[in-house]
Amino acid sequence: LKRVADDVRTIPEEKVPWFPRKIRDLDKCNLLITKYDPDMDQDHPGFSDPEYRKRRCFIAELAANYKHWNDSVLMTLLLLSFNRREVYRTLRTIYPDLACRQFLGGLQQLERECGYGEDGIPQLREVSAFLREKTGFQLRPVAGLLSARDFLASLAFRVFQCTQYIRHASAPMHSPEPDCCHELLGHIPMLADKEFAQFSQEIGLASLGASDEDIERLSTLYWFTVEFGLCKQNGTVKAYGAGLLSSYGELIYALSNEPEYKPFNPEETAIQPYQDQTFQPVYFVSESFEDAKIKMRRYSSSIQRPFSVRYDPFTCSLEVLDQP
Ligand code: NLE
Ligand code: FE2
Repeated sequence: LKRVADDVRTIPEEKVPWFPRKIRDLDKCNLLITKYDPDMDQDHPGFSDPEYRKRRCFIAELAANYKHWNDSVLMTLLLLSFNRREVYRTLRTIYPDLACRQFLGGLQQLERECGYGEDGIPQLREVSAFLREKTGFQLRPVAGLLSARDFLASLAFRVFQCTQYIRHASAPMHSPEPDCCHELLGHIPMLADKEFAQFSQEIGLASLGASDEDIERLSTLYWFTVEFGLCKQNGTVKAYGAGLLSSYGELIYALSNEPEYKPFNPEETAIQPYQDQTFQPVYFVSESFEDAKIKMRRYSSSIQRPFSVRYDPFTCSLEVLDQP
């Protein structure tokens, strides 16, 4: 492998899409998708609630002005009116039966160390510091739903783009868009697990400079694993996907015998159509995390790119290597 210069333009194929090289470059990974925007989508439960909309605008603006070296903005969650007790209590009672072992371990630590609980309001700065100690992941606030390319790119640096607003009080049990309940309950406990953190970063690394078609396939894989994945543990099926672990309604549904299960197999999973309005009709079950990681790695190495990347954890930057 031959080291190439720092600039992506020196890569032989001129067509490689821009991607971040240094963690600071994530300041430029901020393309938002305006689906489900409570200001624009009449079906959003907050559409006719001016107070809710005003609060979301305020929170979105803080995130939009965030810069990598400006940690102080990683803010206190402003959970004013809120049903968070209800969300926490209902989910907490079903986790022991339905959530995977890694999730339960992470959640217990967060309850001890980060104020997780019915009455607690976890602070993102503390949660970010917690994750850094566990797996080197850190949080960065994001104003809303990010484009798949920008979201996946941040995972390559072990940065998790985290929303800070909360779902509307009228719909506590399922939200089609991410919100802080989804991030804090669904994603954070899993990101505290070393093996899962590695799995997440590897999807991110595979996405850098990939074609639009490959990004679409990788984000579908992300969807059916990190968001809606199931895995076997001691002979039973458990949830590890964050979209399940933050939605009482869908978690119960996914582990009932209603939906279809398919074995996780990246080639097939990557092209499975999905929808993000309501529950998934099909879920993919991995034999174990280890198995999912190995299969995912094999898949990622089959993606064609005229270069390869290696993450340097000392400088939080990427080394881009020419193909032999
Ligand atoms: N449906 C999830 C929830 O209610 O928390 C959010 C999914 C975000 C992709
Ligand atoms: Fe998510």
